[in-house]
Amino acid sequence: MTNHTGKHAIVTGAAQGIGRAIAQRLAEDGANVTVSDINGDGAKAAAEAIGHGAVANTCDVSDPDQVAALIEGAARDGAPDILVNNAAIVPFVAWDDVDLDHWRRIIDTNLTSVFLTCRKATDMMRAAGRKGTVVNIASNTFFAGTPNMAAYVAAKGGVIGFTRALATEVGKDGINVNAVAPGLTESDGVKASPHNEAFEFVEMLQAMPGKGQPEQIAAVVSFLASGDAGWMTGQTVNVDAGMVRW
Ligand code: NAD
Ligand code: 4PL
Repeated sequence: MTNHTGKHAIVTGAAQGIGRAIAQRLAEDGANVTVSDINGDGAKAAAEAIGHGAVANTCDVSDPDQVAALIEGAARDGAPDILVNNAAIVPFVAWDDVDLDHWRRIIDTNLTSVFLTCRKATDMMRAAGRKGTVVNIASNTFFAGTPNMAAYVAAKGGVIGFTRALATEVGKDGINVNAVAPGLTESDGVKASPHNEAFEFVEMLQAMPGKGQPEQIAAVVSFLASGDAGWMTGQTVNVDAGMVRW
């Protein structure tokens, strides 16, 4: 068990799927969690189900004003301690259908959003003298070049690059910045999409059998957000049953 007692945590995209499991795990580990999502009703339902004092928030992470309001509102005593950038669109789009509108939508929601939340949160952490932690949710598609997700793969590569750069920029302030790269995981979004048909193929590539579960991702996020990972920064940890080994 990892102890986050007294810490203020923000999880974006936490109404369902991996984000919801991360919010649940951080709350069980003692954090005061803000369960944020563009789907405000879903965030409310998730926060109520999670309990442990979790509160709901409505925020589109691609909107700078909404992001500023999220981070300021959740920083109940000056700055958040833990920021988990999980919100993303997980598309399944054939390469021939990847146009500029799709590309911009995915880069805005999956990459620029991470800049926006980190800009605001690390500014507030530094102003408050807080040694916070940031965990970005990337994807092992960056390593595999997974089909039908070209813009998504590019955005996740950007998240991994930004994780390295931001770790350098704020390391002197005692702020850790790391990323988790899940493999195919049985989230609500995946279950309702064509990705659900890929489990058999992905299992053949994994070192260990089984379908990845949101709780298995959440456990590693909670570790990276804790003091036990205090000597790690700028890293990306694959959580994918060994599908990708590097
Ligand atoms: P999901 O679709 O089940 O949930 C995503 C959540 O993000 C939803 O609640 C949605 O409303 C929210 N969201 C979407 N756009 C938003 C926006 N603009 N602002 C705020 N919230 C927004 O997805 P998931 O499978 O749980 O994925 C969660 C994270 O894990 C994503 O970063 C995804 O890229 C990553 N990931 C997922 C898998 C997988 O196989 N499920 C694998 C690797 C990485
Ligand atoms: C291996 O991040 O990592 C499908 C869909 N397959 O979103 C992902 C794999 C998907 C993945 C992902």
